[in-house]
Formats: sequence, structure tokens, C-alpha cells
Amino acid sequence: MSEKSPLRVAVTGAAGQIAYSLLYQISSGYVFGDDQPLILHLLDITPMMGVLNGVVMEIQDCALPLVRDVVATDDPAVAFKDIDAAFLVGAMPRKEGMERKDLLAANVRIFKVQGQALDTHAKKSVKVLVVGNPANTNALICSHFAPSIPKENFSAMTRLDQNRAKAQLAEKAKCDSVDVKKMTIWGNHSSTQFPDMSQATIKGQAASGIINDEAWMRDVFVPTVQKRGAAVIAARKLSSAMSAAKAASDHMKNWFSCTPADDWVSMGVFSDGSYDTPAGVMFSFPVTIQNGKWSIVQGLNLSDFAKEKLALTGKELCEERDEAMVVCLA
Ligand code: NAX
Repeated sequence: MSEKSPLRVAVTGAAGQIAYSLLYQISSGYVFGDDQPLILHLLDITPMMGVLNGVVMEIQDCALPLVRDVVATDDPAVAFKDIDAAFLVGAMPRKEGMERKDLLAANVRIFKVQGQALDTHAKKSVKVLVVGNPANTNALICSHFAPSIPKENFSAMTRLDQNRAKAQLAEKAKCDSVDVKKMTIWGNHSSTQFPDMSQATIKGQAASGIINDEAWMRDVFVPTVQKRGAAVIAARKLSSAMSAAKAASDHMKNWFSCTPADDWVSMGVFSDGSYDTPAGVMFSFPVTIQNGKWSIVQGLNLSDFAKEKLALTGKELCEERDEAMVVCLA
């Protein structure tokens, strides 16, 4: 059988800590398949080119059978040339004394430039996953400045939150996380996100019936998932990296193929107003994927508690969008 032609896969923030785990997972075949050759396009900022060179040396030293070439650059035009997939991980980190507003403004500028470069240089079929924070609003801005690429080709990562939630449910129910399905993260990848276990199943049975502890769900489960990132920083003195890379890999793996018949995944995607969410923001929904195309799961019953949480996280996303647009148009 003839070999598949290589996929061009861009990773930004390629000298950073998430990329350090992510690059191996992509290169090993986990994401795009173990018969899919790859050309890696690695982007970072100019001062990081020395470090990035070290990462390229390590990729070479892995002698990975699927990696056919590596392009390392500080120029988005080169990084995004003819790419099929983009993991936009690179972002400005929060520095001491920095207000949330300043962080948003700095990142909006980065994602405006990257959106413009994707528009000009990437394939129109490119699938773009934004990991760098604030991920949902960065994805929105990126898409806004790449009008020739369909809006459904942009998404923001909430898969880490979904994976964290599955792990918490599995621990509580004394099962494996693979037994937990249909776990939903609604809204923003921030502390306003709503991890919703009401539709989740454990070995095919309703998780809420198995756990049967409403107070635990509200007072332990939801805040634990919402604050897990901060708990990892407190323990590791560094933010989540291995688990973030795994989640980014899971997200893109499903997006390039499908979701199993008995499961769905959570992705930040363009809201069409489903479930009374604000249309036009990047809102995390439960989605199913067929042949590389996602659709929002419809017809779920939401409790008043859930509706309240969705309204709160939707309001935050609208505020972020409005602030971001002011920066972009300035
Ligand atoms: P690091 O600081 O280790 O790496 C970030 C890299 O991005 C650095 O090498 C930096 O030079 C590079 N960079 C900065 N500006 C760039 C630009 N304009 N173009 C290309 N590269 C650029 O951070 P890391 O731990 O890897 O985290 C990366 C991002 O992921 C952060 O914004 C972080 O907040 C976000 N996260 C998002 C998560 C999610 O679930 N959506 C979870 C994990 C993580 O916190």
C-alpha cells in the first residue's frame, strides 16, 4: 500500500512546557494515526530560538518513524504555510502585578496576528485548537481575523477540564476513568466553567444515580474541577503541562476522526445560541464528531442550577469578547 502524504502540523509555544510533552504525543502517532507521516512546524518568539533548537535536536534524537521534517521558526507566515492542523499553545503568561485585563489585551494582540497569518498561509481546511489562555476568547479573535477559514474550524480547549472531571467521578465511584462517559464542560475555560455530571454515565448507568450525593456534586465536585489548575500550580510550582498536552492530543484526535457512539466530548466552539447561550462567543458544549465535523448535542434537560451556571459563564465570555474587540479595533 502506498504511504499517506504527510500532514503539516503547527505547534506554537513550541519551546514551552506543554509543547515539550505534546510534541512527543503528536510525533508518536497518538493523534493522527500510526500510519500518518508528519511535518512539524514549530513556532516560538525570537528570544526562544536557542531553546527551540534544543527541542528540535531532541525530536531528531527520538528517531521517530513518522516525523519527515521539522520547520522551526519565529515567523508565523512560515509556521502556518500550508498547514493542516494547528495547536496554538503559545501565549503571554501572567506576570506579577499584571491585571487580568492586561493579560487579555496582550494575548488578543498575539492571536490577531496569528489569525491573519493563518488566513493568508494555512490551508482553508486547517483545524485550529487554541490552548493558550484566555483560550476561548483567543480562539474567537483568531477566527475573526481569519475570515477565509470556516468558523467551525476554530476551537478552544476544555478537554483538560473534562478529563479532570472524569478522573474525579471515577475516584468517587471507585471505577476507572475510561468507564465514565458523557461528561460535559459548559462555557469558559476559567473558574466560571460548569462541569456538569448530570448526563454522565458510569459503565452505562447514570453517574448521578451511582454517586447519589447532590451535596458532593455541588460543594466538592464542581469547585474541585474548577480549581484543579490552581491546585496543580500550588503543588508543582508550575502549571499543568503533561495533562494539558494529553488533553490537546485527545481533542485533536477526536476532531480528526469521530466520537464513539456512546460518548461525546467537550469543546469550545462557536455558540449558535443553543441552550440560551450567547451566540457568537466560543462556548464549551458537549459535541459529537463525525467525519471530522462537530455538532452540538441537542435536547439535554438542564436544571435551574445548571441554567444559572451557564448564564454566569456566558456573561463572562461576553465581557471578554467585548474587551478583546476594543483592543483589536484600537
Ligand atoms: P510556557 O510559558 O512554558 O510556554 C509558552 C511558550 O509560548 C513560551 O515558549 C513562549 O515563548 C511562547 N510564546 C509566547 N508568545 C508567543 C507568540 N506570540 N508566538 C509563539 N510562541 C509564543 O507555558 P505553557 O505551560 O506551555 O502554557 C501555554 C499556555 O497554555 C498558557 O497560556 C497557559 O495558560 C495555557 N493553558 C491552557 C490550558 C487549557 O486547558 N486551555 C491548560 C494548561 C495551560 O494552563
